[in-house]
Amino acid sequence: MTEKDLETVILTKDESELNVPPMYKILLLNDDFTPMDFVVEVLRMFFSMDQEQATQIMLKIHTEGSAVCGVYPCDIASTKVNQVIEFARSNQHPLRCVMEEN
Ligand code: TYC
Repeated sequence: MTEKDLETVILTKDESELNVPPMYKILLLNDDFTPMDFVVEVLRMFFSMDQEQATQIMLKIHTEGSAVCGVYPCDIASTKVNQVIEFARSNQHPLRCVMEEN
């Protein structure tokens, strides 16, 4: 590889990293109190799932402890987490929602 080729490889890598924002997973966590129907409603409202998909993900959280509900750029993930937590709190449910870098 010539010095010119090496320069091209390095510049391309820098550019690709600049154009791709870091993505964050949103997870819902299981608890013993939040009703299953409420979790299904959250998954439909905030993560645009249909009834069947939302029920599957809710049952995965219930049996495995948590599940990924979606993957978003940082500001969108952060807004969604706050909206879910506030919606649960306003309905007196202890549902927990967190984000993790992908
Ligand atoms: N474990 C809850 C129950 O038995 C249901 C539940 C599912 C709660 C998912 C939280 O993120 C959750 N009522």
